[in-house]
Amino acid sequence: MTTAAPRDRTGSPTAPAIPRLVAATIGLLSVGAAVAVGHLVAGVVSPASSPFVAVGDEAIRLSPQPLVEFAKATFGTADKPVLLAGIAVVMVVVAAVAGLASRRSPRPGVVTVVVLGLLGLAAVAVAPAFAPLDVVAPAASIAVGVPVFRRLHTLALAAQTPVTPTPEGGVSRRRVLVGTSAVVGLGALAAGAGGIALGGGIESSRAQVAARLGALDVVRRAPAIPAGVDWAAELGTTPFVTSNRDFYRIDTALRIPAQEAADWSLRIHGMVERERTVRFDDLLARPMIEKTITMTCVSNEVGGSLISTATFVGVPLRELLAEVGVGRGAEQIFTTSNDGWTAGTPTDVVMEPDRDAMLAIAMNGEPLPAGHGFPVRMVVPGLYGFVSATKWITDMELTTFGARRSYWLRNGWAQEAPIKTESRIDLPRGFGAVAAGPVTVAGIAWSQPRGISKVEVRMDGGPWQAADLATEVSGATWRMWRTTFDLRPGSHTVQCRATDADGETQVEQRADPIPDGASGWPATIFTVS
Ligand SMILES: Nc1nc2c(c(=O)[nH]1)N[C@H]1C(S)=C(S)[C@@H](COP(=O)(O)O)O[C@H]1N2
Ligand SMILES: [Mo]
Repeated sequence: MTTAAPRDRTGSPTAPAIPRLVAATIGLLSVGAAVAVGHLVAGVVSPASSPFVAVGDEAIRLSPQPLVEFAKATFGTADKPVLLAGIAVVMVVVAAVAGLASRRSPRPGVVTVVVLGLLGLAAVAVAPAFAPLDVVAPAASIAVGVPVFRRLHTLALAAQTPVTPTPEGGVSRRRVLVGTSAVVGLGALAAGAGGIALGGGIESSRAQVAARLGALDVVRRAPAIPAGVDWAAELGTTPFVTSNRDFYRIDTALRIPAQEAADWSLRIHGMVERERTVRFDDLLARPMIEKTITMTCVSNEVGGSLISTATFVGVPLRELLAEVGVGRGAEQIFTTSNDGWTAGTPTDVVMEPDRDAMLAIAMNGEPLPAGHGFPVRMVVPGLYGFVSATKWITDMELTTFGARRSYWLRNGWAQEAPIKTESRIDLPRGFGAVAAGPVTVAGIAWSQPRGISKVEVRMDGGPWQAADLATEVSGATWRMWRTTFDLRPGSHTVQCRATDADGETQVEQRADPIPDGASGWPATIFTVS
């Protein structure tokens, strides 16, 4: 590089300034390169971690509902491309303005690139399918955008101040600037195209599966959710069905497996009479069942949020295994995911006629979301996820408990884990304040697959009083409850305990989640004023 070009980083008015058009262009090129590289890296690491796409998804989530409805009505299925185009226009304006603001000092442009990158990082981090490696793509955006802008800025300034007054000096520097800009522009286009090609796979695979959901042979539909199953609209408490976005997520995946349906297969082997490999199309051709299931995690603390409900559609596992022929002594179904996680499920539970254990392909009317196991996961009502709910499932071995030890078993958790009878207080909020007079206490209770027969509530250690139970859907789902207390100002503590359909009451004894689930009566402290 040529030396001695006078540069003034303080941006004093006497310093040379980059012409407006050039300044805007280098802003655009740098932001474009940052976005494109982020998209490319996301295509390799995990498509949902593209900062551009994540910002789009977050914008949809934060949009007021009427705007979302308007976009759907106006643009139909093109609403998302239209939104992304809108975001692109905003970014073009921001990038050009940042360039124009950097005609002397590069600082405004550098700050803009970093701020946009951090926005992308934030959008990626709050996305439902976030996995730790997802930070790589937005980090790559910043790591490329900043030096590209600095470099172009230096060249553009230099082009204004030829060392010698001869026109050739200026022209040749201008050539370097134009050449470098062209390389950046073409590189950005190539990176963006590469990112689209790599990252489109899983979303287009989900779209293809979505288009086929209507044609499934669902031989048993889940009963319609009756009225009166929750008080979400009235009290703002937990809705009976959890949206896919809000469904709790637990896994060890550093990177969400990008498994496309067309490439998916499941090998069923071990202690079976006829080993078999099923592909996604084989599953779709089979009779399916639909069931509303409350899933919960063994790691859920008393009062915790690792519990959610969705309506799943899938292939009954019992029938598939009956065809394969389960050998005598095959105590566990040892399943492995695409990313090497394993679970061991008791075979006799899966083979119970009314258990409805399934290989699920749809959740709340959509193909499984990437973070919840697309294209196929296992779901067994009444068992904690760690012993049954393998996402991105690819292998199923019928074996003994002695022969194979699953992921969490090796880490000190229990071999068999039926779900404990538990409850949670959602209202009043912990440490919240409510007005004196009648105070509503409400929450959820669960004991899949048995069902809840009673919830009792007591205030400040007083007598237990029976709560009203919402309409029951099935033993495989949670049940909402509510009751009222007349309260005077001051600090209060409310407790609850559930009783299941077998008459067993939730255990008072406090226990940590490890090894087989937390226990204890939940308590909420709040103030009445
Ligand atoms: N592949 C894979 N499947 C998995 C896990 C995992 O870490 N990897 N975690 C399990 C646990 S502990 C639970 S509670 C459920 C959670 O499912 P969700 O994330 O869809 O709510 O998935 C189960 N399936
Ligand atoms: Mo879990």
